[in-house]
Amino acid sequence: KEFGVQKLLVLDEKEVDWFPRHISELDLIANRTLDAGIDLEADHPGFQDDVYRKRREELARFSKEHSWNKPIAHIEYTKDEVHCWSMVWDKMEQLWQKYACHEYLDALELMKKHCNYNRDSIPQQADISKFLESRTKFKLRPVSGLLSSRDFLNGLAFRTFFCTQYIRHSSRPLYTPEPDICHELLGHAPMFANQDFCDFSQEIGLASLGASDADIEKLARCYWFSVEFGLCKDRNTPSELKAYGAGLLSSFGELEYACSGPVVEVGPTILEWDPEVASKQDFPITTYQPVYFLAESLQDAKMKMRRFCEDLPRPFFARYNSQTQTIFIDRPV
Ligand code: TIH
Ligand code: FE2
Repeated sequence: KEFGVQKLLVLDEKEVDWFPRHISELDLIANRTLDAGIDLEADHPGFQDDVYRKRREELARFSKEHSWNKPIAHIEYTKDEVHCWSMVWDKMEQLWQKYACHEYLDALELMKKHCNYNRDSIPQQADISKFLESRTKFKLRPVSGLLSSRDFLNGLAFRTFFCTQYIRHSSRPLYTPEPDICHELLGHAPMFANQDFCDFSQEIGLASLGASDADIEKLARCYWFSVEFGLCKDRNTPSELKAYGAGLLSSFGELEYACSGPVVEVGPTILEWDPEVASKQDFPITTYQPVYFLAESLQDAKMKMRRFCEDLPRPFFARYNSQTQTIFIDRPV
């Protein structure tokens, strides 16, 4: 039987979608990547570049060879790829001090020391994953492309972040509609050095296990407006907008746009972080966001998310045992 179609009987005769119970089962979902989709393809700057497409295929094969109990393979990036990385780094560096939340900036300093973060070489996923694991037990896992929301969010339950290994096309370094290593390593990875943020992410992941399709959609929207595009305040400068969302922290164009806030008749709408509202908010994937959500702090974001997840109607609660890397079922109702 095909995974994801198969139904699993869990407690109280409630039927729910199959979900992974042990970290090894992430192997079963890691290679179920989706086509880029018409939106993405039409918008993709590398679509007509043969060399770029060949390299993407090669890196996709590397990612597909990964499995849960193997070390993450070292990738030798080409000169052109490193050049693209340097361009992104140089631009972002001008903005992070001004617009990134302090949790991000603290982690970035540590990663310069411990994970070889710098403008002149692309850090290795293996090193970053080890570093994160030692701090927060969160880890990265290679993936060759986009996963469904359900599969992607399920990974977060295991404190695992599915992470692409290719780089954006160098003709458009300041914004890309799809995830790439600039987005994963410069946007997401530093945030996973923060305990509150990891717990926040895992909260969404646990709620996604065996959830209905409708609830997956709600959770995916919450994820989008926080982990990807979240804004927060900083105690010391409460009137300024700071970014903790990776889609902002890796995009020169959108970071400036979002953190400048609403400007007379142009610019984005900024709403107070409320998962209930975010879970109903549609969003575009190939343009800057028209709407962002602003949290008081990362802790505030986490507490509100937790409450939202607890209120979703569910036949059970899933918990994770980091030692055995196993999901267990708690409090059936
Ligand atoms: N737009 C981001 C960037 O240019 O770095 C990448 C992504 C954010 C969210 C999904 S893909
Ligand atoms: Fe992302």
